[in-house]
Amino acid sequence: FIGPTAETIRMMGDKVSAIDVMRDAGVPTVPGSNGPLDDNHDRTLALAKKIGYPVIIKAAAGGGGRGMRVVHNEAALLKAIHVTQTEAKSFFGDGTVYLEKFLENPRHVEIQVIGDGKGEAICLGDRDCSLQRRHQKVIEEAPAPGIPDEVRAAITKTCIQACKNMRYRGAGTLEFLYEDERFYFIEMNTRVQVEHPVTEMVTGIDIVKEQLRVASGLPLSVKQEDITTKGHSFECRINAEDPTSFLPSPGKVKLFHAPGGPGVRVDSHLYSGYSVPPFYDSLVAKLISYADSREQALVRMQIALDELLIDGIRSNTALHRDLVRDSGFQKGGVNIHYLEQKLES
Ligand code: MV4
Repeated sequence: FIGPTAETIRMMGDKVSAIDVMRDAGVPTVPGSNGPLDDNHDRTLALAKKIGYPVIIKAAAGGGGRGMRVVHNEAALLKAIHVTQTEAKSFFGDGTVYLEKFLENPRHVEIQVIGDGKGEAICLGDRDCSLQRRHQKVIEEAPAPGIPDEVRAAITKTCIQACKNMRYRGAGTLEFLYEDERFYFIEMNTRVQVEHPVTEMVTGIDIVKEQLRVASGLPLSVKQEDITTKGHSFECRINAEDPTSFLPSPGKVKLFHAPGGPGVRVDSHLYSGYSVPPFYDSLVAKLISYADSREQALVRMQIALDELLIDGIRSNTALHRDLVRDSGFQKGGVNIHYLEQKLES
């Protein structure tokens, strides 16, 4: 059986429980209510004052950026809580909400783990997924640029310990906000993710193979002390979408030509003559580059994007060609607002 055990599902059932588990294991979390908000308004107001505005109200059952509200001052707090609770009840059938300090300019950095369900767990390093639009990731990379060695070593150690404590089984990702050289846990994804290839490239470990091993009751094939990361990897998500409206653009692919060569990986089902059906997510190809340095991996991605041909449907290839030449992105370490700000200007 692929996926988390029943025990993990209970522990990670909603965001509040997941945060509880992580905080108890020593994983750094965002200052906040440390659990659901109750109807003691005086206590909530005092808590928000102590943390300092802005704060964010989040639905425990929320996801994909739905069920959140930023609050900038005391006058707006109680109303915002009420509205978020009501919305959460109708969207998710669960009105539980919690409060956190709102981090204004964080990066989205996540940590890949795999557990065997018996108390053994490994960490395969981090990815930066900050380049996103409306909670849809556009380019991811591994490792996350500019993280100090000692900060990375500390977060790696606590993530492994947390996964061992809960006897986590399968591939998982601990999602963090990263600001001012500090990690703040926000959510855990209990599955293999779209962006897992960049981690495979820099670790040389086949994540899906390990996932299948632990699902069959076999031990992990690698020990933590044998895991190192080498080089740098990027993933461009190629979507069948209109470049201006970002609306899905299904239809018949007249011509598809995939790039190749050293350090270029294409994960895609496309071929010339294929029809992209309108029923699914618009992701049609993952273009992955690898090289010894971040700069070289980015040059390989530039060339790969120039070689990529997709005719017949609209795609976001031109956006990617622009992004890999963007000076801010080239420098590394942009925050979660960077792409939306660039698209606005
Ligand atoms: C935050 C935050 C700032 N401060 N929490 C958005 C979706 C959900 N995964 C969590 N999200 C955020 N939580 C605190 N305390 C900013 C976001 C956020 C975000 C996070 C990751 C990637 C993209 C984002 C885009 C907008 C807001």
